[in-house]
Parts: sequence; structure tokens; C-alpha cells
Amino acid sequence: MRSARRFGLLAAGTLGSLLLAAASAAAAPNDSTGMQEISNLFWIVAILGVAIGVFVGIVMVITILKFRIRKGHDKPTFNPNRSSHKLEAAWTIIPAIILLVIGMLAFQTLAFTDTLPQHPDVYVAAIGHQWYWEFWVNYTNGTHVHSVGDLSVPSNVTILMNVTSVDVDHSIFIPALGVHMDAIPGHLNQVWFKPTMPGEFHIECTQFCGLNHYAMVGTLTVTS
Ligand SMILES: [Cu+2]
Repeated sequence: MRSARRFGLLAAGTLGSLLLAAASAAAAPNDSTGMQEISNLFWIVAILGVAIGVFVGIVMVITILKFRIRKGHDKPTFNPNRSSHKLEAAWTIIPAIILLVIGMLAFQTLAFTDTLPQHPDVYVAAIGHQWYWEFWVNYTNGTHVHSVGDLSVPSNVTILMNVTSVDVDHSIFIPALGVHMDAIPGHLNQVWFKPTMPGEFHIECTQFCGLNHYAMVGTLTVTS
């Protein structure tokens, strides 16, 4: 009984410190509203994953120590309980509930990141070329800004990005903002984001698109 209590305390302590670490990481500012949602989901899954890993590890160590064959014996000194319907029901139902919750949260995140805004503040056309990105930033007041390689947009506005290519398949990726969309010739893909703070962020191509694919990078400048 005492070992069960000690085990419970250990599990609770581990989970508690993990929760604290994750809460502080999740509270750290993110560079876009979409990235905030994605990182919240990431931390929930990461905490659950690590907590379950730690739990299983502890149970394994306890089981190995408790049911081992001790010196001078040819059988374990404890007789393990080999069947328990209650235990089996618990280890079926609890993981099912955890998966259901993760599934619901994942769909919630997808609904946020994949629902295009009806009235974006800024439209950006991102056009893939071998081997550079071309951008048109179209403001709703009618002004256009054209750029090659680098992109500049204001913070705290909703941006709808139309993505295509003029030659081969490319894929635009702005990791810090959680923006990732394929650029396919003859096809228009759309992705949206809302930068939350000024800064400079990497733009990359993540589709191998030829010899100079590695050089297909740029900088997104988010102005205040
Ligand atoms: Cu490319």
C-alpha cells in the first residue's frame, strides 16, 4: 500500500512539473494566431505523450522489481494477478477517451487554421519561380506592392495568400507563422495568417524544385 502511495505521488509530481513547464512554454508569445493554436495543440499532445511514457516506464520498473525471481527461489515470491476485467476495461476506455479528446482538439485547430477569412485586410499573391518567390501585396485601399524574394506585411491584420507557380511545383513555408502551402502551376491554393508581432521571419521552399532549390529563401518582414 505504501509503495502504491509513493508511486501515486511520483506520478502526480512528474505530471505536475511537466504541466508547469508546458504551460510556461505555451504562454510564450507566438508570431501568428494560427501558430498559437498549433503550439497549444502541440503542448497538449506532448504533455500527454510524455506523461503516459513516464507512467508506463514507472509501472514497468515496479513490475520488474516486484515480480522478479529472487535469490534462492525458482519462482517469483509474488503471484501476479493474471486477469482483471476492471483493469482491462480501464486500459481500453481511458486511452479511447484520451484519443477522442486529442481528435476533437485537432479538428478544432484545423477548423481555425483552415477556415479562410471572408474579409481579409490584405491579399498576397505568392508566385513560385525557379528559384525565387515573387510577391504581390494588395491592400484593400487599392495599393499594390510588388517584391521578389522578400515580403513585407503589417502586423495584426488578416492576410489571405493566393499561392501558385509558373514553372514546377514549389511549396511556400514560413515556419515561425505556421504557414505552409503548395505552389502548383495552373492551380490556385489559398492559406491565411495573422501576424501578431513585428519581426523578421524565414520564407522557404519545401518542395524540391530543381538545382537551386536550396537558394529559394527569403525574409518576411512584419512591420508594426
Ligand atoms: Cu521551389
